Amino acid sequence: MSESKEHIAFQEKIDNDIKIEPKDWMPDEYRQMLIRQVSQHAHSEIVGMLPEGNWITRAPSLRRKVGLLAKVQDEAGHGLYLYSATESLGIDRIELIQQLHSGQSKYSNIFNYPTLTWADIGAIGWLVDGAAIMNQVSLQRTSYGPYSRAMVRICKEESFHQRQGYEIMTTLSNGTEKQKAMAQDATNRFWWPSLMMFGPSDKESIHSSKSLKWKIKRESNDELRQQFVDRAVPQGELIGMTFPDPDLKWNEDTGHYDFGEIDWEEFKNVINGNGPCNKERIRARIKADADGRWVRDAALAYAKNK
Ligand code: BYC
Repeated sequence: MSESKEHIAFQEKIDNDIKIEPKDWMPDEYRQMLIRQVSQHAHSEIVGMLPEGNWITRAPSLRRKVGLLAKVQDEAGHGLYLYSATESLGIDRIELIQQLHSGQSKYSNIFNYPTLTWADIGAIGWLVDGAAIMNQVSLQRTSYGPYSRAMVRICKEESFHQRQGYEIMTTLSNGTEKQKAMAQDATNRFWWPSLMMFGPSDKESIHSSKSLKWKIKRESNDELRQQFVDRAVPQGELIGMTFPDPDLKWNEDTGHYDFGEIDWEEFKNVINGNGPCNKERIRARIKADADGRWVRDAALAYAKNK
């Protein structure tokens, strides 16, 4: 079947790096692909507030508390920009949130792990935000205008998040033996799940070929994962951290680090709702939504009276 004129003009715009804007013609599959990815991204920001929120009242100093509070607030803001970007594709936020609550829509695997110690806040900033930035810098060049513009602002804030985490890890690694061991334990637990954040390997990734053709994604899952490993390993070595991977080593020939096989069974379990904290996270979101209903009702009633 030959492609319609609209399809051809659409692909030409994409090939020439012209952004697609909300009122432009777009194939329904492109729209659906974006709704899926951008809403999952929004959910990840909102659910991502939970593991860190757990430590706000227990931060070890006022400075650390202020930093963490600001970071968690930023994540709420990122969620809001991204829900707005998704709404510009013609779907209502209430429906998106229902999809999260019912399990129909995914969110990042990483937020289904517990935050057991203060060092986890350091490891999340350093590794989880580090991985998120690697992916999001690339998404600044995504073909959909509202998503791309949201990414520009989000990346500025994420780089502060990464630095606050790395600073926590640096402090702990220069501290007592116990503090150093706590930082190492957090690194050990967050390393592999952070590598999983980039998604399945390229040969298993079901959406990549269309997504790359339409420039929704600009680099593949494996390319971004490799860039992250190459960046994170020297950072870890600088502060005396080791990584829980006996196969991790510098490869002179490729100019990259080689690393071991990811446990894809664990990844599949976690993204399909069976990770250590999935049920707890969704329960917390449903409760927050129910507790805030009266505020939304009041705001709507006020707007109607006006
Ligand atoms: N977790 O064909 P694939 C943050 C799913 S939060 C869960 O490769 P795609 C932060 C995928 O959805 C940053 N599920 O998909 C916040 C698909 O399932 P469905 C969050 C995953 O879309 C607070 C299936 O596996 N960042 O920064 O081409 C505190 C097949 O995958 C994951 C984003 O959301 C995963 N990791 O590529 C701290 C970035 N990976 O939908 C930090 C935006 C894959 O068919 N998203 N799946 O049921 C993306 O760039 C892409 O969607 C992905 C996956 C690279 C994640």
